[in-house]
Amino acid sequence: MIAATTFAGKRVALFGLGGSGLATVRALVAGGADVAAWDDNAATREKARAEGAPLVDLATAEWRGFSSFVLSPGVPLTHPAPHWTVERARAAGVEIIGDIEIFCRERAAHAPNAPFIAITGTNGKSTTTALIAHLYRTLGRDVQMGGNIGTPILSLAPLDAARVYVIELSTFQIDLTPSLAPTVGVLLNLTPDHLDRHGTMEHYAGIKERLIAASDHAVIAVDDHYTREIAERRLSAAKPTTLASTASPGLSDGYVLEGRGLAQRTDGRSHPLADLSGIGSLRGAHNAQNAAVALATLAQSEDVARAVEGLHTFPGLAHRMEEVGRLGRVLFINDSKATNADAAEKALLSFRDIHWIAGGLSKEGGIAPLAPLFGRIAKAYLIGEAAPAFAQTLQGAVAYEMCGDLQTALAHAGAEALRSQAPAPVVLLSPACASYDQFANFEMRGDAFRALVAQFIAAHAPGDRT
Ligand code: UMA
Repeated sequence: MIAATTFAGKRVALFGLGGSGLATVRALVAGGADVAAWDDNAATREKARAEGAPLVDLATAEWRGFSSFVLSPGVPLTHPAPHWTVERARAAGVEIIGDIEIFCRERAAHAPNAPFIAITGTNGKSTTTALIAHLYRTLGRDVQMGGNIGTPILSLAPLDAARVYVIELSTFQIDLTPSLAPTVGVLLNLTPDHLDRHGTMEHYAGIKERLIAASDHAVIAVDDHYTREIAERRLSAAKPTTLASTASPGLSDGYVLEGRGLAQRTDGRSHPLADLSGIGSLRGAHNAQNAAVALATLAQSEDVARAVEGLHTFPGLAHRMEEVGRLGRVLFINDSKATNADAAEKALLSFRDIHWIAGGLSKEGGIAPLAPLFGRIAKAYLIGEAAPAFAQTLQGAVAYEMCGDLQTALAHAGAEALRSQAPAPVVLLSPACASYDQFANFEMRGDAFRALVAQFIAAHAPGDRT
């Protein structure tokens, strides 16, 4: 745990007692703060009370006595409307911060030279965070990984100048971190996301840019309009910046994709670094962007030629184009995290001869945006509430079957993929839907798929046939 010593003796209000809120309460108490914690949800409050969180009803508290207010990232700061606690803090003139801000103050006070790598972007943040952490580890560095990827930052190991902190940051978290100043700030890409919480794309991009503006060194993938503009502003301010790209063949300096290989360009000259074609955990153009950015980040302090070796041992993340089995020529891929068409597009772009398991609780727009990729699909196996709507979109373009549930879909998709004459058929769960109609969350859906694939392979493996 990172104790919040910079808050010793202060009275601090905290709202939101989820994973990061509870970890922050522990860090503040350990650092000697007097904490008043609250949550709108009564059951969550009871759980927090059982864990020793000092509860105070912030609706009736005297706010002028607080020196800081720590807000959880999931609680609205600005849009669609500030949460009631935010209004109370503003009225009393109390600063509003998040757990990442506490980390930054502790780092500034105790280990200002501890490498702090902060990763943001719309897509690929978690994979890139995990990849950067993995590459540092393969070089023997002491690495702590957390933030939006799941482990609350204040529950990581105490600050130490030799310890590398690799932290995924959401826009919500950046918005609550006024003294953010990472050693390397990484921006992957920007497309509309969470606009209900950010109002406009400009506001959303503006918050992401804050991370880049505050970084000692910035690594920016310049494959979209917004990130290109941010990079141009950073370069015209002559601040240390490294560019990466998978779609700008003309980039003369930076980390680029050439065919399926990553190269470093210097003054237009290309130095090949890594062939990604045999790396199962880094399939697809989006993963090439993640890998290019990761190498550009490592290059700021490490020997890139050695770091490249670590790409081959990267296990990837669960539920994100995760290879969960192989039977003869047939590959089984769990992409349960793909809860919308945009995410499923990345998986469909990465394979051909796809036996596609899709459906669940549909998001706005359904799968119509995926029509240009329908030629890659051998057949679709539809599940959940979205099945009739998806069938309508596929009608006349892709063969499909109404399967109802995941078990039936896997059994049919697996059997037909095994009979396929294609050189490398793929059974792909990339639902383009939320899971809540049939599962508690996308992780449970992915775990169920992994278990079904294991059973299917055990039942159909050549040696086991009766
Ligand atoms: N709450 C209220 N009133 C409200 C809203 C929320 O009382 O109006 C309370 C809830 O009852 C709950 C708490 O606030 O107890 C929720 O806090 P939270 O949503 O901030 O959740 P944490 O468990 O603290 O998780 C947070 C991040 N969650 C969000 O940003 C929504 C986690 O990112 C992160 O992994 C974790 O901290 C550790 O750092 C998750 C996420 O969904 C993965 N992130 C979004 C994304 O990736 O798209 C941004």
